Amino acid sequence: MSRRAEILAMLTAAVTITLPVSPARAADTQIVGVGTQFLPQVAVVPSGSGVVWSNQEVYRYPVILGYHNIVGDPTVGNLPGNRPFPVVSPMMVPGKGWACPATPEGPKCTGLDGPTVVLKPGRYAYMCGVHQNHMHGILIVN
Ligand SMILES: [Cu+2]
Repeated sequence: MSRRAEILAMLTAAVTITLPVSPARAADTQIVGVGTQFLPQVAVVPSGSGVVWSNQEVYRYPVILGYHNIVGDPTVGNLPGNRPFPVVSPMMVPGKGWACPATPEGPKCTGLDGPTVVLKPGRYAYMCGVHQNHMHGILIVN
């Protein structure tokens, strides 16, 4: 094998190793509840991926004060261009979370009382049902 052929073979091998076999979908969007806030407050879910909320309050945060859930925000949700988040999540105690897994049609959210809703593209306003005065977020599903 000529030196040129050896170099080509090495380059081909390197390319074969580094290229993904198929396009990976975007990672699920992560939102944390910490310090009695949702962070980020505005989160974007890329097309074809899911969303995960996790309660990262310290374990000994006062009971109830450290509990969070996701409910629709009827005030911001009814402003033009928005809609209220359509599902009520289970209560998340510190260290726990709630996910709307990816489906080809959008994130699939199963609510506390059973209904399953697939989030179509749009802007969803939500809040914590325990901390409605100050714990709000926007989820943009692309
Ligand atoms: Cu809360």
